Amino acid sequence: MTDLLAGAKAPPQERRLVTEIPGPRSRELAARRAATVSAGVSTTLPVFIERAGGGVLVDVDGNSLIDLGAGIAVVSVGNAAPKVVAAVQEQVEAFTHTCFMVTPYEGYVAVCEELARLTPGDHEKRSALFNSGSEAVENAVKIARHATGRQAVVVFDHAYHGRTNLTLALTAKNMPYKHRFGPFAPEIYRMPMSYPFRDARGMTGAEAAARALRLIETQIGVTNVAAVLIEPIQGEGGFIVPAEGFLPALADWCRTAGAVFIADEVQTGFCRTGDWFASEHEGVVPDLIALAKGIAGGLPLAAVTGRAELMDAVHSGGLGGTYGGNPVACAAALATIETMRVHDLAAAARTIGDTMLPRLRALQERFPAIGDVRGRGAMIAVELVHPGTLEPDAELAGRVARACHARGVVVLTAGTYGNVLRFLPPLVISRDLLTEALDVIDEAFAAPVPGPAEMPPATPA
Ligand code: PLZ
Repeated sequence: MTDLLAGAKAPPQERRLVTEIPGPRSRELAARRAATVSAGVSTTLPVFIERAGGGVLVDVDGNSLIDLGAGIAVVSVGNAAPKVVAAVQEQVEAFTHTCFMVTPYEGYVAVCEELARLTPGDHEKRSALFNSGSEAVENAVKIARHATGRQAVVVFDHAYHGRTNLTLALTAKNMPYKHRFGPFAPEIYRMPMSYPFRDARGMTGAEAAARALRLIETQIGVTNVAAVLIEPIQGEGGFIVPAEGFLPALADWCRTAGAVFIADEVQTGFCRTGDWFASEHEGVVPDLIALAKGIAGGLPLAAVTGRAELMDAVHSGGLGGTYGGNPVACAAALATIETMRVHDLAAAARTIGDTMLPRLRALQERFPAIGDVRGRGAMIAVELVHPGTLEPDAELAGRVARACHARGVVVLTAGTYGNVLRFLPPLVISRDLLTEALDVIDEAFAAPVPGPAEMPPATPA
């Protein structure tokens, strides 16, 4: 797959370490960085990248690392994907910006047409484009409130929806996201999530939904709920796949309650989970869907797509932003979507899952600290616990991640408890590279690397 998609200019698709990690040039840059970049911005692995393509990242010291992060689920089509590069080059030479709200251009419209075609449901749809996932989620909430005339927004334990003030209110985890950044926006209500690994054994999706809905009805009141907002598979929260039936039950409830069902598919969207959108897996049709990350092959673009009557309820001028739907980002999105369609990257994601899950389950047999192996498509994780318990082991997650990094495989951690190792390879990664990465993960479990106290795993988790 990669040879076809990475293009002639892509770096060799190999893991190659020529210095320690990080190498001397990365260390120099890290020192410059420390003197000028805010300490509030963290880094998972301080190797500075010079080139990237297909399934590898090449650093300034010439190390070639296997990428199992894809820039947090963004470069699904591969880094510097040839079609994306060509489309961006062509657009950037034509014009870089006009502001769609001042003088429009075709690319924006074409992206919205694609979103109407691709997103679940055959109802009449409209879209609005933004720059980041946070902005998309925030605007989805604005639209839902405006359209319903209601205020309450339901979110879930372990949710991650962004870092702006409203989306921080929607996000569950205090450290590092919310700590000392309050006060947060009101009228946000957090409900228990369906979390099969941690719920009572055998709890069904319908039961987990009933648990949440009972609380919604008693603590908020049906007629006050503007929206129920949920990630179909929770991302930063630890790749939590709700029990079957949970999402459809919430969506059904919204329909009868007159509330808007919003799917935050910022991380799960665009083929990541083996379908164009994760909602499709159980036939859920969201009223609004928030999109970003994988949509534009690495350029900043985000969208809210949804029912025309909701999207058009907002008064003219009520939605917008200087850069939303920037022409270069739109060109990248069109090329990204085309690449996904032509090369069936949803199928590629399923193949990645089919390769990873059995290997990780076999690993679980040997390492009882692996309490759970889960995920779908190319969104796969292992949750680490003290063997035989549900007690999270974040320290081990950090050690295994560090061992992977030292061996040239970029992995991320996640989870409310920081004890989840997650894998988000570019969907174009070759089978050989993926297999090699799995070998490295295996070695890392056998020889995890303790971290110096001053360098805790800094993955946003
Ligand atoms: N909704 C489901 O996963 C972004 C966060 C990285 P932005 N996830 C990566 C970090 O620590 O900041 C995300 C997401 C879901 C919304 C967002 C927010 O998207 O593009 O980062 O604003």
